[in-house]
Amino acid sequence: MEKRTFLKTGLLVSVGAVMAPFIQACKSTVSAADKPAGNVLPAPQNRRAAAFTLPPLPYDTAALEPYVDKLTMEIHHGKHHQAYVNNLNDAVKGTVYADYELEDIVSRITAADSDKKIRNNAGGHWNHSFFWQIMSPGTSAAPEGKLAAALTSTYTSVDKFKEEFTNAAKGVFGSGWVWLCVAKDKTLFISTTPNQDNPLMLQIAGKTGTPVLGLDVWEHAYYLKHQNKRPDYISAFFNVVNWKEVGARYEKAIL
Ligand code: MN3
Repeated sequence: MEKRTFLKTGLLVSVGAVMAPFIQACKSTVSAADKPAGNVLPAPQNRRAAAFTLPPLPYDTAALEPYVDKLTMEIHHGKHHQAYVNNLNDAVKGTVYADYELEDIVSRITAADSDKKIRNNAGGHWNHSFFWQIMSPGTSAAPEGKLAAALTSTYTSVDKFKEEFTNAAKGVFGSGWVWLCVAKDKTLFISTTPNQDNPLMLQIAGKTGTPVLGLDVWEHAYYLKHQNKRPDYISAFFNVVNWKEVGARYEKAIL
């Protein structure tokens, strides 16, 4: 055996010996096969007393015209989001999640079939509540401060970030969301999730992090105005992004 190969092999063997118990321990907690249905994280301290309710829109339903039309907004908020709220209240009854706060459900929900209705509707409620907040009429036209600096250093420019976000949004097959998130190491990343999943779903999302910007690319979000033209909807969205809010969420996430 060549000396270098021997050293490398020797090193790998010793690393392997040291890491084995650790790897074994990790395996025993994350193995998909024996992942329990129900919450994997410890039960939360805070308990919810009241039923989930639809949060009011922070602006009038016509406020985002012409980029988001009034009728879409009325249906999207008043019907779709309301349905997620109603179905979530119904779905958590009699389950371990019955008195969990929304964020606690989202972080603990699993991919088990028995969690599916809660997963879809808790995700739907969280995602839409977030979505209304990160849009606003007549706000700052561009990101500023720390967020602008981070977008520039990560994507070379804000325009380049928009391009990557747009491409990710176009690439979602069927219904889902595209996100700009802050990872645990405080770096920015763009990701997509199917259906009503989101990057806060620790047991489910491919990449987890704190969303600071998100776009609903379900057809119900744009079909009335843009029909099948998702790219038109995405570019209209950038006219109503509440960059102040996104920037504030970014600064909180990097603390
Ligand atoms: Mn929607």
